[in-house]
Amino acid sequence: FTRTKKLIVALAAISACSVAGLAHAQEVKTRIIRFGYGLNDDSVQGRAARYLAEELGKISGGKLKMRTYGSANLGSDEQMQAALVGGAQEMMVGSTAPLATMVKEFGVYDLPFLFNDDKEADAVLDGPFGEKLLKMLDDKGLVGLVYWENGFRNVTNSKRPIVKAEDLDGIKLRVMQNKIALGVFGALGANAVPMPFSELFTALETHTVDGQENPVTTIQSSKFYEVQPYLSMTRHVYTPWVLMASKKWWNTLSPDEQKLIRQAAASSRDFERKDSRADSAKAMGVLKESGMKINVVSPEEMQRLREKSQPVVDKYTQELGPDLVKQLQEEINKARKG
Ligand code: TK8
Repeated sequence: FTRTKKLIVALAAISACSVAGLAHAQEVKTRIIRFGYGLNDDSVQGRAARYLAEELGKISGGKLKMRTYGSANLGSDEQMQAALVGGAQEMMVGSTAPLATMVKEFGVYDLPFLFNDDKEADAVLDGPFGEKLLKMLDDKGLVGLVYWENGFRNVTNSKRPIVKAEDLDGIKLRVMQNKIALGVFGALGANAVPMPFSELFTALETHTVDGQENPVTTIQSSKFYEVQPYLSMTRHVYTPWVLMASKKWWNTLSPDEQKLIRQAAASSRDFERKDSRADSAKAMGVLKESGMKINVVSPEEMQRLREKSQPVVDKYTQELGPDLVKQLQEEINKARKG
């Protein structure tokens, strides 16, 4: 065997592989993918869901057909999670908060006052920390693909503007369904009530609860301004959404199909974040016009809210694992400096 012969054999092997690779690239079947989300069609989620469906159709030559279902028509986040695990639904986007009942680590995203801005959030979520959490879903029957932005949450209610920390006292406030969210608002003085998002508008309208907290994009698209006179810019926590697939279903896909879905998911993330940020400014305009009374909480009172929540943060840091929270803090600090 001369050197040249060896080279020829090697080249032949490589080209044989790439021919096989090409044949393999055809392994995309016609499939219907049901994709559910909680907000309505005319929301950041709705627009990004349509974008995702279109993108996936485009790059799969029309074979991967995604049908999108908004307004929790396939169920609340909690119900859809269960449907994905059982294999009854293929894909969804939903909050991290209800995931914490399956993978407790997802509760870190409900710890208040972590991120200062969306740049820090992007860096941490798309970096090793965010990835590590998505991987933890694997054992639970879910495939975590990417994070979309939900955003910084602000308090609305029908009683009074939150100007001082004490103004939250006794306000019956709907919170997302996990014990950290519940604990934080309890510590802040509110009468915290966990409830799925899909029941929230009616609960606000009928005064079953006095208030809730969500990003301004959602307060606008879900028309909470129709039933909530006060909006206080607390920005107390940044929460993401996770784009997920059913693991049961995912395992039936060819590697090519999985790759196309991952690719479309990544594009949808970029689209959604850009749209969310542009929409925040627009939403503020709509909320002002609607007559909502909007106040910014002073830095001094924000500091007091922070102090009031600290004991609960400490408690849950122990439960979540001090190392995990430390790693998150380090990633945030890195992003802050960078
Ligand atoms: C929509 C929810 C929503 C979340 C909440 O299904 O529950 O308040 O902010 O976006 O995931």
